Amino acid sequence: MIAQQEIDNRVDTSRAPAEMPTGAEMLIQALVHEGVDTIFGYPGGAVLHIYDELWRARDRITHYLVRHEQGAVHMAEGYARATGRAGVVLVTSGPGATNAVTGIANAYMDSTPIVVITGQVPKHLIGTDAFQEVDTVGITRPCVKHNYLVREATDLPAVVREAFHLARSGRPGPVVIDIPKDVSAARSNYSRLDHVSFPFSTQTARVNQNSAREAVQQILKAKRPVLYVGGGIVNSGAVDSLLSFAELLSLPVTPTLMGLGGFPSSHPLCLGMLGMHGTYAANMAVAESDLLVALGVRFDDRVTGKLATFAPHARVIHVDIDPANIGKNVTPTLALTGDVGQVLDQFLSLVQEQSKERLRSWWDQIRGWQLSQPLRFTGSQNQIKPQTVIRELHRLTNGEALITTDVGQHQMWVAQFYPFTRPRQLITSGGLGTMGFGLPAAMGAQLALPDQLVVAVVGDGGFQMTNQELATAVQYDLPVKILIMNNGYLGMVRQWQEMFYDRTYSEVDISVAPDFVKLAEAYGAAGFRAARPAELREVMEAALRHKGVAVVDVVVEKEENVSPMVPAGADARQMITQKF
Ligand SMILES: Cc1ncc(C[n+]2csc(CCOP(=O)(O)OP(=O)(O)O)c2C)c(N)n1
Repeated sequence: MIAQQEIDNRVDTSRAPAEMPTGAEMLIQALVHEGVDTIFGYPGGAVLHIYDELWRARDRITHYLVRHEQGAVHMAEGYARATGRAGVVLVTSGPGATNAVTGIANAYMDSTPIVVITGQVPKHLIGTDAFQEVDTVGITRPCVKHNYLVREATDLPAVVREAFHLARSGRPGPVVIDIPKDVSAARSNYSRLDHVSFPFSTQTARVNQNSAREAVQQILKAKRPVLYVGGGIVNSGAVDSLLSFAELLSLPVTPTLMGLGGFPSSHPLCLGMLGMHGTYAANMAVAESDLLVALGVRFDDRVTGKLATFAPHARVIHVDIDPANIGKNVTPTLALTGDVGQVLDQFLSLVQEQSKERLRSWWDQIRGWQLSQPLRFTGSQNQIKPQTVIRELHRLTNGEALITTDVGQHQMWVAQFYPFTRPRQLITSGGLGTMGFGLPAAMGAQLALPDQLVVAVVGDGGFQMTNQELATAVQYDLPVKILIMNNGYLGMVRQWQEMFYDRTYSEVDISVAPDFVKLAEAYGAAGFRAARPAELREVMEAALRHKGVAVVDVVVEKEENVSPMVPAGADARQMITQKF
């Protein structure tokens, strides 16, 4: 934090006490200073001073009134992930803050830069179980990069400055600023925002050139190398460097769910996603590799399965900006802590183009795996297959839509059957796996990119967790398209029960549901339904053409499974593939 002496130096003594700004005013000024023009939020007693000030600043900051605080955070995440800018949330104390926690944890797991401002009860009531008091700093501590309980209004400008820096820098993530009501009300003679100095370095240190050289030598020596690439590629803007590096050395690339779009899915070097529902070729290539180059990843258990048998023959080079990620799950042979884009550029400066022949036998093996077990599914005349829906979506949108998802089977079908070609094109809840993420995330993305076609692909279960945000979408004219993959089940849980619990379908039947077409209409959106294969294309076309918010209820085959699948905690070679 900024030293007290420095703060004192910036005190503006020229004003009479009644003209001095309140904490709320200073907060808003500080946000404007950070370039904030969009806030997602929900008011309440503890943030009334802030809302009052926000009203006066409405020509500079637009506030989007959500219907549930979780929605506000997911919208801010969608906004942040679509653009790379920090999303901003404002909620009240107590239940406002606790409702926001799921979103905060989601942003933490998926390294998304957001700043969440929470109201708090007045300082003298803290610790008394006052009305709407919760220990927000305590509750959010494990799932934020940093949090603050602001005690003096004069601290606000510096806190805001630091919070945005922390949210955006290094491995991005959520930062919470908890502001007691008396702090936002307090007048103070400190407002010299332009004088808040910035003691933090915005530079990331380059990795040691010898380590970079050593990494490149290992990559050139390897007979069966694989690039395993994650969300860090997207966050660091390393897409072009990755493409150049992979092409220069003809290296196979497998992205994680969070890395999809970080390398073009249709590129011949791309093996498709790895992990539990990844492609056979990607998982086999990792299992047989002699060198795994892990770029901006965290060796999530949904990727590794059984750690002891994950890439058992491989040396591992791990590049990540977050030192806490390195060695957490897999001990690398060589660790490079740094921005993955910068590191790839260092690598590029150290290598010449290599002949493709060098890896000929490795590529022959990979092509064999691709041919023997491509992603596929059985078609149907009578029922809509969920995979067909995603293929159709890809066709109708020329592969250019920005897609958000909830969590479950539909999420995996999107990952498998919509080939993403650019970064930030898929916004999904990867780490926390939060049902209900898709719709609000789509709205945040739509707001950030008004000309972009944004489609939320959601499950009938997940949609019902945040569907009240349809009201927000209609209110602010955010013309997102919502594609409900309606199988009448909590599909992914049903699949596990079918495969691993003798088909005991315990509490997964959600066929008692609202009529989604009527629900859409009740909110003032357009509702569409496709229940038979013959009507799918036309209905989807009409919905995608619709100018406003559109909900499409696609009634899909109820008991379709996501395939292939590596059972949780298993060796990738125990992958269950469908027989055709
Ligand atoms: C908030 C939350 N609760 C529970 C789960 C556990 N869970 C994971 S997938 C899933 C089923 C999702 O069903 P649905 O939204 O209909 O999507 P589908 O799998 O059918 O595509 C559940 C309950 C979760 N991920 N998030």
